[in-house]
Amino acid sequence: MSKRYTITAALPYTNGPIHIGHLAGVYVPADIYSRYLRLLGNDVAFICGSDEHGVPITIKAKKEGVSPQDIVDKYHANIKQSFEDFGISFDNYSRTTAKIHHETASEFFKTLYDNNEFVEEISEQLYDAEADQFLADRFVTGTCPKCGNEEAYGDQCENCGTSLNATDLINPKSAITGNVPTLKETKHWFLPLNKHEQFLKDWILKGHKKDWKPNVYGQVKSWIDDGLRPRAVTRDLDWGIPVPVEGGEGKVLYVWFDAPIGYISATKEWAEREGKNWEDYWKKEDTTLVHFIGKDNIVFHCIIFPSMLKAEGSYILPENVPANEFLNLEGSKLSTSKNWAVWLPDYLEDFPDQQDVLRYALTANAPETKDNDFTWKDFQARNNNELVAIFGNFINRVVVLTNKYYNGIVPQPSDYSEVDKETLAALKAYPAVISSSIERYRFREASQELMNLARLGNKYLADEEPWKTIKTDEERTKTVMFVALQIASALDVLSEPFLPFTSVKLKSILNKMDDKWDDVSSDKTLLPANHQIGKGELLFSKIEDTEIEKQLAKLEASKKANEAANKTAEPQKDEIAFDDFTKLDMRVGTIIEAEKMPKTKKLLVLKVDTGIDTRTIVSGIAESFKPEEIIGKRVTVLVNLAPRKLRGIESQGMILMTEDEHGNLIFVNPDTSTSNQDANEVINGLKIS
Ligand code: B3M
Ligand code: ZN
Repeated sequence: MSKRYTITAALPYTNGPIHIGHLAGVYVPADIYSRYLRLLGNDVAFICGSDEHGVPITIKAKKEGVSPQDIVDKYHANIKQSFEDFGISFDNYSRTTAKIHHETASEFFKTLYDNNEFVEEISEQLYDAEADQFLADRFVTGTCPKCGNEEAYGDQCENCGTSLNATDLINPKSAITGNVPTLKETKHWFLPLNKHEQFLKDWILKGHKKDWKPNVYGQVKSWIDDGLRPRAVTRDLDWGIPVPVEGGEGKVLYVWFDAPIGYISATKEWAEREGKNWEDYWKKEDTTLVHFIGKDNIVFHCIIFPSMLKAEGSYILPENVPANEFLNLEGSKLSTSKNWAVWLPDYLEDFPDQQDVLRYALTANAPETKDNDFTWKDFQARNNNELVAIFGNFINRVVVLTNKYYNGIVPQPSDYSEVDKETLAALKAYPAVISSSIERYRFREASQELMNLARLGNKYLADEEPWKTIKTDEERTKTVMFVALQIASALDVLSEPFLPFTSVKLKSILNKMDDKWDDVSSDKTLLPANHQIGKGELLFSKIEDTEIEKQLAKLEASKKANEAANKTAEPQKDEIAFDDFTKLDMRVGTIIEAEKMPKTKKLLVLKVDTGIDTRTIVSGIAESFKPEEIIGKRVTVLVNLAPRKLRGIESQGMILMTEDEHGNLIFVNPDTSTSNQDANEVINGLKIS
């Protein structure tokens, strides 16, 4: 029976492009789920949009020296396009700067205000006098009172997930100037979460929410157990939705108040376009509402937004909030600011037409129950060993053999053997198996079951060997090929939520129309005898080592750039007098011999031609240079340093060295294009030699 679903995916902040962390955490699972529900014939509104208010946008705009509107316009377009290119099947992708959203959020606030659901309070808030700015949310960082994380934000600690008021932070620091904030009085409207505690307890703890994922249920339970406090839902900022009530001048709605309402306004926008009634999707009890989010958004979707919906009174509440954990990249935390990410627009450019490979790699390794790591090697292996070697290989064999033996016409089967019957029965069991995983939000498991169906096909062909029986038993071969073709056709249906581009290609190869999910388990023959299929086409192609190395090199480059940016140079030494400098006698010399000092790690014994003589210099550079590398090298030598003995050898001067921007030891290198004489003049500049 067809049911109505409202599926939401967290609204991405428009302060940068989408990366694999967003995809694995939210958008790929939400898309699989929505596509799956549609294939079952349900009425689905899959809703998302850009989150364009809030401090992250303002900070980004400040950094780039442009207006917040410029930032959101740029990234909204970028994000929308890349979702589309990647095949995320939103029914609507809206934005929170849209008029319909401003109206919807204002109205929502007004309703709660009129119903006395807010507490209005003048209180002391953190203030940065230099920036003339109240410090809330990401404008302030400090130590989390709960877990001790020193980089907690004014509204939330991303380490332990706790939702905070800015004044809770220990040792708060302005993110704008670095100053220690002062306190200043200001009026705000608070949502008294404490008032909704009983409702939340009944709904989540006593209700049927035990089937929520343990990470979600556990976090929510511990917050409720700790006791809830009022939360300010307005801010002293100038970017956002103006507070629509008296006394609200110069203030805006807190971004986490307006953003979830964005799901509602995006649904309205869609319904208007499609001639539907948006209220069916938000107010009818028989609608199932599911929020796909990352784990840092749990408190907002499980406590704050439901309290808002409850306070408003006419809305349904989410049936489930399947939050994922985080995805790391090559062992390190993904980071937009450190450019430690695989950006979706870059991926689409580097791997054109290979959306499904990334979808599959992210699903097969999804951070569902714990944080997980994306590695390019794993990505390559998922493609080469599974998509190419199992799925692609099976389809290719079936299509090539059908074309070769029967000119692409599905043969008529005769009697089924036991193996055939078992195989067809196993095939018909797959929709239920995969459904069960998807409906429990276990997308990794589901993707592996899909691959198992392709494995079943491969094994069947390998065991029945139609390429051998074709010479001895034509009837048997027809039956085997018929069965194999049914598996191929089941794959085109069941792969659709996971590999939508592949599914379309496969349907075109098999020259068939869309089947529904349940057709696979029904008595319907998916590919009847005499049906004409098309020519083969490779579904996947091998990803070579060089492509992976290229991606790893990109990451290595961002790592290097970060190290360079973070490297704090040693402070300059004390000032010296000009006379002190003129005492140094520096010459350009050439290393003519070099060998390691026996029994030491660091020392090299060098013979250096200084132009005035040849002398022995002991230099502590053996860990950075091999003796044979530096023979013949022109170097700068301090020749009037008092000699001293090192391990029994007298060192008669010093080779000048410094560090480059990566911290590597390098020679202070005389310009080799000039003659010795000129070089002396350049280095000694003031003719101190
Ligand atoms: N913009 C937060 C985030 O990207 C956020 C989600 C809003 S969902 C209503 O982490
Ligand atoms: Zn914390």
